[in-house]
Amino acid sequence: MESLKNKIVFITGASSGIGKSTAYAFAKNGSNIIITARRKNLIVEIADDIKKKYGVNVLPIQLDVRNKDEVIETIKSLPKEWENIDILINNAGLAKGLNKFYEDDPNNWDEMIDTNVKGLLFVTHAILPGMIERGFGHIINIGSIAGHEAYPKGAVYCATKHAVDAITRSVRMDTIDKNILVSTIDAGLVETNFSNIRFNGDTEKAKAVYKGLKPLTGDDIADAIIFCASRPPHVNIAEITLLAARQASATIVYREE
Ligand code: 8X3
Repeated sequence: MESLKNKIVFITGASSGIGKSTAYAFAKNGSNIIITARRKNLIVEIADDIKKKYGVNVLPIQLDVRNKDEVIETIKSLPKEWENIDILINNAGLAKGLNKFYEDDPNNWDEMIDTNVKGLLFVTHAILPGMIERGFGHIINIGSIAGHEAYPKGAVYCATKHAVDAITRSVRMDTIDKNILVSTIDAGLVETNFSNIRFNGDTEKAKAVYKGLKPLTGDDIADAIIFCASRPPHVNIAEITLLAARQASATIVYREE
């Protein structure tokens, strides 16, 4: 296992779920982390807790990845000691609604496309040139089983995750001579705030998604991310797909009564 100690890791969407678990996992491995999210109070709390528990440096930054200028400015104005980002975790993302396409609200599409696709592009485009200049970088995108398959009522969410898969593969090709690793971690049913957000706070609907099976957790995904980030330099994990044990595909799920 390659040491992650003293690496600088930049994580988007770090205020909850997979992003938060990933922040703790890197800190446990001695990395210094920049945690970003829209909700400043949450990442400040997380930063304090991580510093206390693991003694690493943590920089919380309020960031809305949908805002191109804000992304560019944030990366440009990083304090000197935080500039040399080794690993980027493009985690910020969400699903909004689960509706037949012709009944869906187009406002949902803006939010998903702006965050899952354009946000990931803005952040990557702002950080990657520095990695190339320094001769090393690892970009780990959080994709989804929805990037491998389409499912009913998920046209736009599935499209955004297919886009993440395409971006991952293209950027890997574009940087092949630059010592940059590009990976994607694609999960199925992970119980986080994901379904609550998808169903606009309808907790009953959200709970039903995970009913009758044991879903993955943010920590399960963070384990895979750490595995991916800690391989020896000659190894690139192109992709890891994780499903819940009772899940065969995005929609084929075995639930106990
Ligand atoms: C989350 C997995 O199956 O709800 O990306 O789309 S799924």
